[in-house]
Amino acid sequence: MHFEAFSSSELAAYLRGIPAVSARLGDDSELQVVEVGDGNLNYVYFVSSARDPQRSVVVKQAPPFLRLVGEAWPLPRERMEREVAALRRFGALCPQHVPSVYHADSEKFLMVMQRLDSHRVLRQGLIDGIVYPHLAEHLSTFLARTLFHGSDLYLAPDAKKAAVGGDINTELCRITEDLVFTFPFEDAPSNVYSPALPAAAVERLRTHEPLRRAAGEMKWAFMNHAETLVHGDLHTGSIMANERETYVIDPEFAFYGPMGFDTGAFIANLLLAYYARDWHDRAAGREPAVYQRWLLEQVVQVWNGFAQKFAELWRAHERETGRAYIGGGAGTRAAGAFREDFVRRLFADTLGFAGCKMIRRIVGMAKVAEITSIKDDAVRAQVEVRCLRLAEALLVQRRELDSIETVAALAAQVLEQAGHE
Ligand code: SR1
Ligand code: MG
Repeated sequence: MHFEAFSSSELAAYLRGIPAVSARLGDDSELQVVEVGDGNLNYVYFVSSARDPQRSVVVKQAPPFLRLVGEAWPLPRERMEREVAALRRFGALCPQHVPSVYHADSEKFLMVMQRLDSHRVLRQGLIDGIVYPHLAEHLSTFLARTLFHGSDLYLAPDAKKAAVGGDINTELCRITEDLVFTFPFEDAPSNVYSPALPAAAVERLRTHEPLRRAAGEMKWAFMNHAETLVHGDLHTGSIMANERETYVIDPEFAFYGPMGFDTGAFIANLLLAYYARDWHDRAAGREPAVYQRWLLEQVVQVWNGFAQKFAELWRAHERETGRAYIGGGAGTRAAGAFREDFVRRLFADTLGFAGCKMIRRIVGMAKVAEITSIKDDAVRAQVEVRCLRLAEALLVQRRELDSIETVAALAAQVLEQAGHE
């Protein structure tokens, strides 16, 4: 599996040989190449014209292993093809929120894509306390459009089945099955615990039966509910934003899975940012409450926006075709009631997946910067305990929690309780 990453001159020469890319970078200047990949899987380069740095692209290449671990964790390079296909599919459905792919090479397992040079990775923006006025609006649109149009609610049954068969992502799904749904709940060697995290909190993940059962149900749903083409890794590191625009990147984990896995991932990461906020603001001499309120508003708005847009896409489709998914004409009471039940179940799934995604970031191997950057071990452990508490409640009570407003109130309550211990 020998692999050597491109040198700058090799990559520049390669890109010069691709007319569509070369034209974009300008033919008349040297190219500057910087490797910027800080993700877990791939090599990522910014390439720009030395004369006109505005002329710039991103190159992403998949090595035959997991970059975070190295050659000891081999991974098929074909994952890049899956990512390209998902970017193209999502881009066709939602061009305003997905970067363009300019070139894909299925022998070198790389792609060249749009450089988002005035946007930042959302996770870092949230750490820095930036308010994104359109975030919930944009993400709810992306989620509604992608999740609806990949499903049987929209696709013809044969097209959907063909799509499911063509998008099996065995190895990357396996990573999620292990790291999100299995290892956090056992004494796995890859788990990483922060120094002051109470042993009782870890023990509870392994022994508290209602939590174990709920997490098991979510694992089953992840592995068996091929509802739609999901992004599969929609945390705040997979989103780039500025105050006007929002882009979703990095869908290499895309597969036909449960809709709630994407909605849950995004909400989980907002909640991790919410609990980590205390430390980041206090360390900077600011009062955390204002930004924390904004984060909870995003949780509420993204779910409510998504639910409303998803239902509207569905109603409009049934109106246009004159047929309801459940059979019969569009607009019947039964069709409406089925839709309401569907969205209610999707909400419960969202909460369950959000719980699993929060837990894996506390005890699993792949962590999140808003928590690992907390320098004080005791404060970090307190933040982590709050995350675990809310995660457990989301999992165990996912079918009883009746609205996203209730979830936001519960999140605030957990913050308060732990603060007064
Ligand atoms: C071992 S790879 C760790 C994580 O990075 C990706 O972003 C996925 O979330 C994966 O689980
Ligand atoms: Mg990624």
